[in-house]
Amino acid sequence: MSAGTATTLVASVSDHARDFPILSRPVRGKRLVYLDNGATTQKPRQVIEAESRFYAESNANIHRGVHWLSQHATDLYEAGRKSVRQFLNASKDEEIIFTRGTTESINLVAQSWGRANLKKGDEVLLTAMEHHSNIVPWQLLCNQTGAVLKVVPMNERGELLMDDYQKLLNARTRIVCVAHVSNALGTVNPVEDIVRLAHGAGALVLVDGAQAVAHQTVDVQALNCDFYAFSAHKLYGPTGIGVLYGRHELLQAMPPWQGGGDMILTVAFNRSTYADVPQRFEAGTPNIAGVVGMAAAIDYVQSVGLDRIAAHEQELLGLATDKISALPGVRIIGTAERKAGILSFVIDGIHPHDLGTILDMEGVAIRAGHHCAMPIMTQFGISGTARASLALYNTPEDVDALVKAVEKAQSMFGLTETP
Ligand code: 7TS
Repeated sequence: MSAGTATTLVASVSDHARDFPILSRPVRGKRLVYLDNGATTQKPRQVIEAESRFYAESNANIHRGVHWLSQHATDLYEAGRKSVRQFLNASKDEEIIFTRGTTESINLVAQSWGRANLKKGDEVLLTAMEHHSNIVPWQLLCNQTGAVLKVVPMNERGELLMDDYQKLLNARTRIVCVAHVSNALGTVNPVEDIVRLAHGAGALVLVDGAQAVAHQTVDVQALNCDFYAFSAHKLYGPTGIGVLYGRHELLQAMPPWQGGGDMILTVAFNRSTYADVPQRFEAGTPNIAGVVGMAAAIDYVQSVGLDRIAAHEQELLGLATDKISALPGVRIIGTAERKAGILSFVIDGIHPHDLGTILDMEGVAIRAGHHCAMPIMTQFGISGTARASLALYNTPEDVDALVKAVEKAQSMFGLTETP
């Protein structure tokens, strides 16, 4: 891409910033520079209005009312399922289960599929760069079943060691659990290869897509994964709603996890029978407005275009990486060949939390700490990083504001000459 085309792309994608009301509120008297999108993205007016319109015009409980509003709310909820199916290119609506988010989706697989299928000595294979929510549910499961956790190592750039992965795969490996994109390093993992090799060894694959869906097109059939989890709130959608995609035949064979209303066929005190998927896994009144908001978020990113968003974020990542690495005493954590818009770094002489606090005084919101990925920090021998994570509304001016604020912090700490 030529420099001219790139500039036009950055401008045209970040023009959508005007859709996000919160971006025009000042913070600490400064223009808000929001670079904490890995934690959660801001919401466009289209999503806020869809959720508010649902409560104003369509609110009722679903799947249980004979009245018009209940049927209308059910239609909206099920339309949301269709829109997620299209978004992920799943082959059936029944493969889409609504959950509270990535964390709940992974716990569902661990507790339903895992408890029904794992026995003592079986192996669960994770990677060294997983978020705690793709570690702890598997540890709980291993404690319950006697299965064993194994970990695929990574190199100093934050790339998985594929040879070690192949060696770790064996007849006892039952499931491989991998982040599509690492939240702390930005690494984009070679999921297609991981799936092919796992299937060759007879293991399933769960992909944690929390940091992927807002930044690239995801096609679960092309990936050929067995489960895919994500949260709407990192995709410009509401909090408290997310998705588990699962291959239909796997879901059909899985026992319920949570019991309650809406997941049964019949209930008697001696025995209950369960609904078919997806209802079997959606006990209780779900987050109906959340589904409506998530569908609006999907429409939104599709209208901007995920390919354009990805190219825009790559452009800004390149800019931010160049400018931050040019500062004295900076070490970038996560330098993989394939990266998404996440820039983690540490600075000699400044604790990441202090850096985060000084940046905040300048209106620059980043995240500082271990990013719920403590094993990564242990491998790199650090307690945490400062992390700037990008979204479609970020601009080169945001990158400049980040760099200026870091320079200010360095000068406050006496690490450079005062500009
Ligand atoms: N997996 C990954 C890769 C994540 O980045 C996160 C959240 C989760 C799972 C959990 O998602 P949840 O929506 O269920 O909470 N990551 C972050 C982060 O990087 N900063 O704050 C939350």
